[in-house]
Amino acid sequence: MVDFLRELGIEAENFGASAGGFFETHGPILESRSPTDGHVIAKVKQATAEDYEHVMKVGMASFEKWRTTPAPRRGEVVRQIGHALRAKKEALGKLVSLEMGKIYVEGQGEVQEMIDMADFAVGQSRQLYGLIMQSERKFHRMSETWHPLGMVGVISAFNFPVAVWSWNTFLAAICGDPVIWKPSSFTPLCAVAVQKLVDQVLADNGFPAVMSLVIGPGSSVGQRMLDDRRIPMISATGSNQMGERVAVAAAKRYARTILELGGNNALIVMNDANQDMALRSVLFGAIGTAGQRCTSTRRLLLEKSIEKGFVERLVNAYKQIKIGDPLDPKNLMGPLVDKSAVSDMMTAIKAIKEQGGEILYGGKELTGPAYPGGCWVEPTIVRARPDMPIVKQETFAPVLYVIAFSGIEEAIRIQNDVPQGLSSCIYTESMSHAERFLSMVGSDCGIANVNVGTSGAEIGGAFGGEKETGGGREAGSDSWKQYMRRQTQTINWSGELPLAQGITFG
Ligand code: UN1
Repeated sequence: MVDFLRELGIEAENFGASAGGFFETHGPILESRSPTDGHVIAKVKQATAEDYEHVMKVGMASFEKWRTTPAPRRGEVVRQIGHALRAKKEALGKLVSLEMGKIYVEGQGEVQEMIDMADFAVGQSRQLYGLIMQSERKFHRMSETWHPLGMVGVISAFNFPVAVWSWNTFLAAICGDPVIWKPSSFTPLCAVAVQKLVDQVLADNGFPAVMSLVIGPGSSVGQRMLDDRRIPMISATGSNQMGERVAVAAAKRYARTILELGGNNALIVMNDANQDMALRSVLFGAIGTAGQRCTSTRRLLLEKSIEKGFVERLVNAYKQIKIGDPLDPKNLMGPLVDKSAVSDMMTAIKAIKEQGGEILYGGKELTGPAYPGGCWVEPTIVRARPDMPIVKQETFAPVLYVIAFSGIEEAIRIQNDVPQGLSSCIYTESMSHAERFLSMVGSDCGIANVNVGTSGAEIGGAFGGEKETGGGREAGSDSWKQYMRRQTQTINWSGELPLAQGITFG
């Protein structure tokens, strides 16, 4: 076992659930394999239905004390979790790289994102502000107060195995809610490592089980969570197929959801753009995390007059990209998460060719002794038409569609003409192009940037998107409100009983 795993308390075999500490689980063994070469990093004994029930019972019990704890004190606990993460940033970031394949700097960045989120939540814990309204009745006071909501279920995806958990969990925690976390089955060890740090801080502060963990298959443990009436809110990140399941199950029992699903993000380059900057953004957006971010740049829209030159430079830049072990600092791209991600990409490549797309670079699986384990692909550039059906789908892989346009209006029309609505950006030096892009007739996405790429959002803004992306918002701005219940309160100190709308009754 490598040093950083030992430092994080990962054992050869780990239990897959914690509620106030890890306990013996009874489900099937899950092997966590590194996509780098397919070796088993460690095993996790998953949770059964009974184990899930135990986590929920202990977690629900923690709600009583947690919700009456002053919010700034709850923030103090999150502050300490932030410190625990700082102390283990290096090791935890390496585990992220090892278990899901993103390169070293991105693994470190992911842990930094958690630390930033902890800091944000600490400040927010003193700012759960309500409102005072003007009552139409004399000597009445109306106000709006925010109360803890209850148990929050967090279902996280493999591509951000820890950061997205923190977006939800740190806000839910300062809002007074306990959290139950079901991580992706691709990244159970990241979850075990984070949960161990969290358990220690919670125990030190006398709040065990405010944040708990349950690792198990979506079909059993996950479905239980979705159907569980004790969970008034589910925040889920992943595919549209998964999102639909969450939405339907939650709607049946009137639970809230935050859905962060597929993206199909475009980067527009106008002919007046700073092309050097645009090029660097395309590279990070399309190749970062091997194209497995929901914010990955999937479509590159180029103004016709600059298309040829820009594509040439892009292909040259792709040729320089070193692919290999994500923990080796010379590499800029690691493997895909597993073999099925590779076959999904190859299916997409086939469809691209059938639909008339032209492969400008890449398009193949990488095999041979330098690429063990079966999870390696070439980053790919495709000349495409915007109406090709495959272009409207999210392929979770480093496939970039280059599409030419003439004029800002056509660019915006193409950008919006997909079912997804997460992230978008424009590279331009023209104020009116930028303003149009950001206006009500501009991008229809949850995130719209000018001279900033589609991926790599800061935590301070609300993160999420429209249309099939699911409409959820997480992390910054006023996302915290979703983890609380709003109560409108009216107090009458007039000694009389006037009715609203001027009604006299009886
Ligand atoms: C995701 O891919 O699910 O904006 C989240 C970004 C990251 C988060 C991505 N901060 O690319």
